Amino acid sequence: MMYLKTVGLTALALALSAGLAMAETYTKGKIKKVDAKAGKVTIIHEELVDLDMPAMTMVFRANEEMIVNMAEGQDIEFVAARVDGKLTVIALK
Ligand SMILES: [Cu+2]
Repeated sequence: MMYLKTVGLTALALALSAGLAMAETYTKGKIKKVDAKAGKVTIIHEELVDLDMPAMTMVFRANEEMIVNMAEGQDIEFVAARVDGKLTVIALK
């Protein structure tokens, strides 16, 4: 959390592109819809503490690497962050 706040978005993007795992808060969710072509996924998510967001259903961006591991109706634990100002799934387990 502190680490996330002290590094800039550029550093975060670099860490992501390097495929480094960062210590972040995983949130539970259920995948409602996957649009692989558009790189978007609709998730019914619990509260996103890091983003100060209550539980809701919403669309996130997700890269190909994430999307291939997603299926509609699947229960997931994920990490979301703002990447270029857009809410994006950056980790999945
Ligand atoms: Cu939300």
